[in-house]
Amino acid sequence: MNRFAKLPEARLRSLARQVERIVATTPIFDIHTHLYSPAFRKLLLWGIDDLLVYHYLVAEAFRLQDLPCEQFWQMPKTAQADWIWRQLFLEHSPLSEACRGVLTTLNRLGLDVRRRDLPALRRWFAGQTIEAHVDRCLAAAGVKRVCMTNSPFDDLERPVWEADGPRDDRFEAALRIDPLLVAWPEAARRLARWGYRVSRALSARTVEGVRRFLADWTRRIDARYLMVSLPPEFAFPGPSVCAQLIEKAVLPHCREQCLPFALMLGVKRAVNPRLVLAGDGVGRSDLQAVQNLCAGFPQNRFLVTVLSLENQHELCVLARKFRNLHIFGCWWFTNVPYAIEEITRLRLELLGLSFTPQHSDARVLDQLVYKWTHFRQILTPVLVEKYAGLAATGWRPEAAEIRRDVQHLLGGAFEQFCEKGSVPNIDTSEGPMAWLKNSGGRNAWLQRRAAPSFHPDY
Ligand code: FIX
Ligand code: ZN
Repeated sequence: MNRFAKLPEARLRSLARQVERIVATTPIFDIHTHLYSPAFRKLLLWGIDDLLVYHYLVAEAFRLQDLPCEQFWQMPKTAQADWIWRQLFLEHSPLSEACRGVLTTLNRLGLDVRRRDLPALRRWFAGQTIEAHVDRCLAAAGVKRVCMTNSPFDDLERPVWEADGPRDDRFEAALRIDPLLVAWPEAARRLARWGYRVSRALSARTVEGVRRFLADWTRRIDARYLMVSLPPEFAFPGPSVCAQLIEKAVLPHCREQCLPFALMLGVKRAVNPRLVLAGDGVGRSDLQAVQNLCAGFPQNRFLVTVLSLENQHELCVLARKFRNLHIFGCWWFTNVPYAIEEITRLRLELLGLSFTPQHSDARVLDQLVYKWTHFRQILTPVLVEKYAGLAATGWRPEAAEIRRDVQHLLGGAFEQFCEKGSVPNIDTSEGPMAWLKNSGGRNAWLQRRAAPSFHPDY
């Protein structure tokens, strides 16, 4: 375990116990999920069938059988779950991370997985109320609060916000704006229908309309941050509608409201559309875009995660350069023990504690249990090794210091980063884009890349 430090065995064992206890008992703020509070009713997924039809498992099950995709999607949810259970749990051992996750969850909820009895599992879930189950899952996962993913463009979700029902403090809001940035013509039509003065061309009036839309929804849902997921080709600055809207509407809005903007980079949507939600893929992003955002907009704060393993090191190095960049999570295809351990080590070794190592991305309430149980199992030995390395130098890590550090990693660093005014302006005399404008000589890329329609003076 202790690869770099030679500590007496007994000392190492006691340090390991201490770290394990602290990691196991520190409450987590899960900064990105797809969960909802019970007030959103059917939007909050939970229970054994939703666990089994999780799109991670759908993708794995389709590899094993030649059932036509279309036929699968026409089946009712229980039949889909039956089929996946048979393919992935009965006819093969459930070794993948997502399969093991179902079993960890059931086990931690006190259910017997040895019997492989799906009807019995269903009966147990049918006997639970959603309110009690939220309490149970949060407690079993050691999670105190989660961020939801909230889209005004979702026809099921929007009316719930418009009805302005009671809020559950354990579920914070994050304003998701993918349709605005990646499907502008359709988004423009919808904004216009909702009464915002926008048209397809990005005129000053349209930008103003988009900003009003962002302001209204930020206020309505009390958003903690704005967020988008973008494909590997995302470039900034640039002539694309996406880059233009980010520059002219999203970033000014975030500055005005003192909110971070979260970018999730590297997703290739619908690589295989027949798999629906399970059909998305990954590509390596050009992180020059992140550098340009962080350098060009020192008064904005950016939360960034990248889907490609190949981007992780470069992102860490960027975070060393820009304090308005907070990196987070082992997202989706990197949320497997092999990658989490490597990425977490890399981040700790390059950044110390100033990052958020994980978010769950849970889509089903019960998944909180396995995603965080598994993550804690990885974080513990990594931290033990790091503290053992300190102890070997004669530095004695105190329990209170370890607790402070773990709290920081499990949500505290994110909260600090989000605090208004937490990122001092690099130079307040320079407005947004000043760096980009002034660096033309040294940064020939700007001339090379920016299309003629790019107006840094906007
Ligand atoms: O874009 C996202 O927020 C992704 O996390 C999801 O779209 C994805 O489907 C997912 O569930 C990954 O874990
Ligand atoms: Zn997500």
